[in-house]
Amino acid sequence: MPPTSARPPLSSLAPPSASPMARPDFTWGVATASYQIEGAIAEDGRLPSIWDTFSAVPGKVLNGDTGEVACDHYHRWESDVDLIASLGVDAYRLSIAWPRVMNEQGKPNRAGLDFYKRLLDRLESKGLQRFVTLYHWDLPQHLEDRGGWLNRDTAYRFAEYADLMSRELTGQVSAWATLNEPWCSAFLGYGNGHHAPGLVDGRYATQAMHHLLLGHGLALPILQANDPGAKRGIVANIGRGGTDRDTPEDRDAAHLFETQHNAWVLGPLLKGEYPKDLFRLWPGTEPLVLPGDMGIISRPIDYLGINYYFRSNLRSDGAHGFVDVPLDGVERTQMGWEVYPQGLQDLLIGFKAEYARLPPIYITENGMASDDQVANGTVDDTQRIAFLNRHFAAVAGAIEAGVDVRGYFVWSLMDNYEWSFGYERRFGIVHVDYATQQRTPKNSAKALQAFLNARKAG
Ligand code: IFM
Repeated sequence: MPPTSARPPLSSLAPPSASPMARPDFTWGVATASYQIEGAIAEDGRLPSIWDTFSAVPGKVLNGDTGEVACDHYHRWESDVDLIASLGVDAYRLSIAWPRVMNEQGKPNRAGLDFYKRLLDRLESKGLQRFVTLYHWDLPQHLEDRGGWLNRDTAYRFAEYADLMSRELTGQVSAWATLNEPWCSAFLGYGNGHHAPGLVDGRYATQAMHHLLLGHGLALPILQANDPGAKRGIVANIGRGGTDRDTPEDRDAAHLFETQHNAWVLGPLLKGEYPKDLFRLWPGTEPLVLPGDMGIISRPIDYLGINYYFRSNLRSDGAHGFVDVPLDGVERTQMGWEVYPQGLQDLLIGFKAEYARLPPIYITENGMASDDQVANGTVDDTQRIAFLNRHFAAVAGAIEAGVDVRGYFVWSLMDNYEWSFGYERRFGIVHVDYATQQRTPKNSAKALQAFLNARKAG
């Protein structure tokens, strides 16, 4: 943390001025994902996705919200790109909806592809780098009908999709990410059922994870061959585990939490092996791994995207696992997540020590939800400004400790569909009125814009 006197006032947003984050070569961006903003779920030949199916089931999503309209970005993309450019960011992180661009026979859907071509062209014309994620959870439903990520074949279908996209969009993408947060796809989708497709079985979760990571590894050489000028990486969500009780059992509970959240993904990617402690936590859930799989999964990547949001407080459950015991008296966001910037710094520094093959890092998501309201044309999101400033300082601290962090993306550009929480949770730095689709930059967006413009000018 910078000394108090160096801290910016509450209304302004900036990393510590001496940090590399203030330099021109550090990438600043904002992020979104297809299902969360696009809407137009049945237009121009888009096929149903698992989220269309899941969100239609009563009780799965708060208020029964679906992505049918979302932020109507599919129709408002031009003015949304202007909005992004007006913020002064260097880059925009988006995802492609697989069911929009490929039909059931694996052939391109031209109308869907053209949407992304136009979008990427416009972003480039505004001088914005394009960070494109291939899979941010909207699996085509026809693949789920054949077993989804439980079916090894889906990894090969994903590689075909990566092939199509990198041939069609070659030269238009600055950095590809194969998957966003495979932990969420595997655990929330197949382990506890909170996300689509809503299945509940620990063995499903580990097998789905294996096939997701296999798909990632299969896609890497294809992306390299088709689009050699673009970076290739993957995005992982990471969680900090702490404990308020200083016993070996409780410290082990925190370790198991981080094993399950972080090492389950980073171990296979960066060491070519699943962490043994994962199967101490979940005995009997070892996935079926074929010879050669781990070599494919651990192929080198150009960058690792890291998404960080909060810390959890763990205690031993008295058996082989952990329980989450929320701390009293800590600051929380609208999601109920603890605000704990130090966790990001500590995890990044820990990864550098743990993984000899840790590639350069981009913070591909960080941000918070708050119950923001427009009053007299403005949105006072002071808590978000403080949240972001404190996380900037954490990233700067990690860089000072030797971690190679090259960029930071705020989640999110605008309020959007927060999965099983629907539209109630607002993560945007731009407010969206869902009745009118009016976008209103919140004070955090104005503060970011002021910092980025000053950085460019200076
Ligand atoms: O909205 C999500 C995003 O889709 C993936 N990372 C976490 C965000 C906040 O929950």
